[in-house]
Amino acid sequence: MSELLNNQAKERIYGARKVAVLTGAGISAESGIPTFRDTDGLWTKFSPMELSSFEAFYNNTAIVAEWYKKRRHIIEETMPNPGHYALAEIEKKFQYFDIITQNIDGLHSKAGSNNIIEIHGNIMKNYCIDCKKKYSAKEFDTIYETSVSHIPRCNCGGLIRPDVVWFGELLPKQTIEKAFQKAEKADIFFSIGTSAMVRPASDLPITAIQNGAFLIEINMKQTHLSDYTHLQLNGPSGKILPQLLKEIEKILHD
Ligand code: BJW
Ligand code: ZN
Repeated sequence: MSELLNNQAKERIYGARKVAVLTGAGISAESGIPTFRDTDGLWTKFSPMELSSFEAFYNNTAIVAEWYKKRRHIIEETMPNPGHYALAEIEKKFQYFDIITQNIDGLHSKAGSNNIIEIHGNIMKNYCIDCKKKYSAKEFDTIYETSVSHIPRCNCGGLIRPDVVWFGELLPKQTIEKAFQKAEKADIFFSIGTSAMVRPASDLPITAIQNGAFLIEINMKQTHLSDYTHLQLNGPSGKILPQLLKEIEKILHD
């Protein structure tokens, strides 16, 4: 099997202390979770603007609530793939290693990664839009099932929504600030399985390069980011990342 890393990448990895990784739906594709914008992605069956905005939730609460309930049940049954597990191992090789994920599926945590910044929230969490009371996935399901209209409501009467970030909503301030700090300080920045189309997440790799990081992209296809990368690794992350782990181990032990 030919090597993934060229000499420049090897040198940068050898000297790196701080590594930051941005992940998107592509890293979970091999676990069986559909991506958003590929041809078999979620958005081909449902328009994102229809389902992934507060207006949609407010106007079509039962439909949006059911969509999230179904996705949550898929995610609950889903296991991390070799890509997630390899990242959890790569984390141990560097002094500082942070995963900034756009995914709401919690698979990095299931795979054993420790430093994870979930910038678009987590599908297992829910809260009341009025009194902000938190609801677990199980509590949400009970309320959803027992409501005749399938409109999940809190004791206070407010709607219960998933704790995720929809289009037009601001990302949690401290979370996104932390993500940008990691990007600014990174020696190496990986962009993995993301179309890099959704802001502000798509600004993170650019910020990293502007601050001197070596940018490595892992994707099945070309993205908006590809022209800016120092190294592009084309293929499924579930195959590339385990090989990358081996190459990193070799570089750091030689
Ligand atoms: C593989 C693979 C394998 C496949 N291995 N690779 C113009 C108009 C309207 C809005 C805007 C605009 N310009 C900017 C905006 C703002 C908007 C935005 O960026 N829109 C763009 C679409 C243009 N952003 C926002 O609204 C954000 N908030 C914000 O900006 O606040 C300020 C503001 C307020 C008011 C007005 C304007 C600004 C919030 C964004 C929230 C995004 N939320 C979602 C849903 C989360 C909850 C949920 O999951 O239900 O986040 S949308 C969706 O996209 C989800 C994802 O996290 C996100 C990114 O998608 P991702 O992960 O990149 O997936 P894909 O499918 O796009 O790509 C998969 C990739 O994997 C592909 O490249 C494949 O090739 C690859 N792949 N298999 C490796 N095995
Ligand atoms: Zn409430």
